[in-house]
Amino acid sequence: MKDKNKTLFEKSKKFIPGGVNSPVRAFSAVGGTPIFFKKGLGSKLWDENNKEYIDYINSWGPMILGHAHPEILKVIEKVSKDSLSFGAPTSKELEIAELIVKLVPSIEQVRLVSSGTEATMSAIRVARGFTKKDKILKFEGCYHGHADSLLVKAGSGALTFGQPSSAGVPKDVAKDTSTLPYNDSKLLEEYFNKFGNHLACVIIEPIVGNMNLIVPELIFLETLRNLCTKFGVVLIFDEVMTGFRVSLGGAQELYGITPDLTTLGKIIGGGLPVGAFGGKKEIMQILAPKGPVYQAGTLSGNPVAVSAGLKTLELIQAPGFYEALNDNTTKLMDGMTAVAKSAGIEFCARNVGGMFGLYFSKNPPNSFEEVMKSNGQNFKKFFHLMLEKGIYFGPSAFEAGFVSAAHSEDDIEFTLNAAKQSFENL
Ligand code: KE4
Repeated sequence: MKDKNKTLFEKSKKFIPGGVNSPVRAFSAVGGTPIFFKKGLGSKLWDENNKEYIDYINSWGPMILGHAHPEILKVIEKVSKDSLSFGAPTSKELEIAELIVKLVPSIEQVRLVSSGTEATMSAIRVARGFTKKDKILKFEGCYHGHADSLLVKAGSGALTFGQPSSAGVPKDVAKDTSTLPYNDSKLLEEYFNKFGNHLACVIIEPIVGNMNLIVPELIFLETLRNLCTKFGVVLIFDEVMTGFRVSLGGAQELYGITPDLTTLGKIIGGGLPVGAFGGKKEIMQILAPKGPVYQAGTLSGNPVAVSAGLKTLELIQAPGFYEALNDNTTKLMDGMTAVAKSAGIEFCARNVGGMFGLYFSKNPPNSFEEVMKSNGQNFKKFFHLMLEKGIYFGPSAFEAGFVSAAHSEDDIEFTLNAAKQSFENL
């Protein structure tokens, strides 16, 4: 029977650059044909050939409750009946702003946008306007969306394509963005002593999901926080991926570090386009229409998307939600490590809540440099062996994976059996 994925991909390449609307989806990093999905329900996905998969991408984070959650579909249907968009304020935007402020104590005021990229791009403009400085600092392997000033050694798609910075970014823009290695406190201190006075902000993934999963050393985040305070530099935690994923209060809650601004996305839209940036009122006040920093968006705070986000944020506050998600994900990690060991494959795995990293290396990496040393060939083979068995991991060794609240014990068992066979076939 004809593989519909192949047919669709060939045709898509005629009308869409690379056949996809986001690079990582094209399977360039793992080879083969991308899977075109037509249906998701709970932890499962079905492709155009009606093949079933267990989904460990969760749309790169948003689907923390699983696909087609009945309560979310119900609220979308209800709200849509009153039109989809007004381009004017609605009470739902007030409701989600109040809820985000309540759930993330470092956020005193918040503005909604329609993607994580818009959130980080706007947060940087606010920081530059507030400090009247131009330089920004980010870290190797971290990805913050595709705004020009952030495609300098980006982590996600760009790293996967082995082009650590993007064509089309003017060198005059890139020159204001410095990049340091993640988890290197010594270099950080040196950098600040040299350039701290020219720095508008630092943007960091407080737990990295874009060079695979990398966790910070506490001393690194503490050093960063102290240096930003000392030099009057705005510290931006990019929690687009970790926000409401690793815990209800995000990575900043887990590590007890308070940023000046936080960017959010993914989960706060429940699968529909919502991003947000917020933080200290003193800083956020600089935004138009109140202040001189301009930022805007036709569909910012869209009532349907916000309603899906509100319902998602309501459901993830259920008692024990994060404990159960963390336990299930930890079980998967421990199981994968065990079956790899019994098959004699160099492999390790780790998770923070429902976000995980799989590594074909002896020890979990702590930096971009260490990630690059992992065995990419084994990852590719493993990815396809598992895909054949109906397990859908991210098509790149530089992406984190995700478990949803809909993943059952059977799903984990099924995955571990498939992993056992796949490791043995390696
Ligand atoms: P979006 O513009 O894609 O909504 O968000 C950009 C972004 C910002 N910050 C962090 C920490 C992110 O992880 C992202 C987007 N993540 C990628 C996954 N690695 C989205 C998937 C894709 O690019 O197709």
